[in-house]
Amino acid sequence: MITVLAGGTGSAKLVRGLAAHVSPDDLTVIVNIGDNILLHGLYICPDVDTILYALAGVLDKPRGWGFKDDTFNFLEQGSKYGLEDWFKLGDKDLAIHIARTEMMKAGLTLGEVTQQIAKHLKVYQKVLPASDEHIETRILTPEGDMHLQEFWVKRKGTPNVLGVSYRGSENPQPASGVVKAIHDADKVVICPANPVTSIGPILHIPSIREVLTKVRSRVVAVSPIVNNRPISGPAGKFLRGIGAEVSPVGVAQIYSGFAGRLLVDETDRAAIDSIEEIGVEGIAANILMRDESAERQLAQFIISI
Ligand code: FO1
Repeated sequence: MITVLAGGTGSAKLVRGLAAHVSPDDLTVIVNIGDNILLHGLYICPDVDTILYALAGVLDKPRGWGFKDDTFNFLEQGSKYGLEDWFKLGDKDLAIHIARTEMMKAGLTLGEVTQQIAKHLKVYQKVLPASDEHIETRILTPEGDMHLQEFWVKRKGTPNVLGVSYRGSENPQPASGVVKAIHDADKVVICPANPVTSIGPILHIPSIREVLTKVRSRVVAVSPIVNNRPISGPAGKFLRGIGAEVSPVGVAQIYSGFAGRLLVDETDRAAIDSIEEIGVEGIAANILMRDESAERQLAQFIISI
């Protein structure tokens, strides 16, 4: 039984790799919800959708988000009426946002809605949002604080990052099944995702932190930083913004209470001694997933640990 903590694009690769080796009944994916956003009256869950699309085989792989072979007629037409068009919602993608919003309006929780959508997409692995609550990742910049999507997509990640916060209730609760999935797993895998904005909102939930601490020896994290640079995306800026080191050692420091092991890239083998000084076992492997065969190889290696 494997439980995965996932963000979006980079995580989707490892989740796809794991799904190639593990029976759907034995794979649970707990997904970040900090990047969820309400746009055009629709509740959009980018990371949840990225994982669902990846498992369903319909993800636009070159982009790493959205539905493959999508069109953007709605957005093009909508912009003529003054609708904001900076967040590229494709026409096929739009259907999932409308369906989700309708189900939520009818009273279903985000977890229940995700289960329904997974069923329609013929995704048989368990995909759980980390929480049914809205926990919003806010980026503090010299211009004020803004939603993660506003920072990353609308402003193209250009403002300086002074800090990151998670806006929501004081004591956010995990979605149904999340704590049990972590507790009962033979192995918990933290994907090579942004520790601040992809895994951070999941770790922000107190009972998730608590159960991870308990099962720490079974938790393996994969570094999203190779050669002191993020594999992709703005992780470097966010790590610096919260005062962390942009290196596998910095990642080990963030995860040390939750993960017993950290996989680093072969090129970062020299960092292992410093990682182990923090009390985390460092393991070197080829962690860059350049194609599907590399995704499966890394997944197989993680399973074999
Ligand atoms: N990322 C972009 O860089 N530009 C976009 O216009 C964009 C649209 C989008 C629509 C649906 C979706 O599920 C994801 C989308 N993403 C887009 C990805 C997303 O902004 C982030 O990469 C994740 O939220 C962070 O994991």
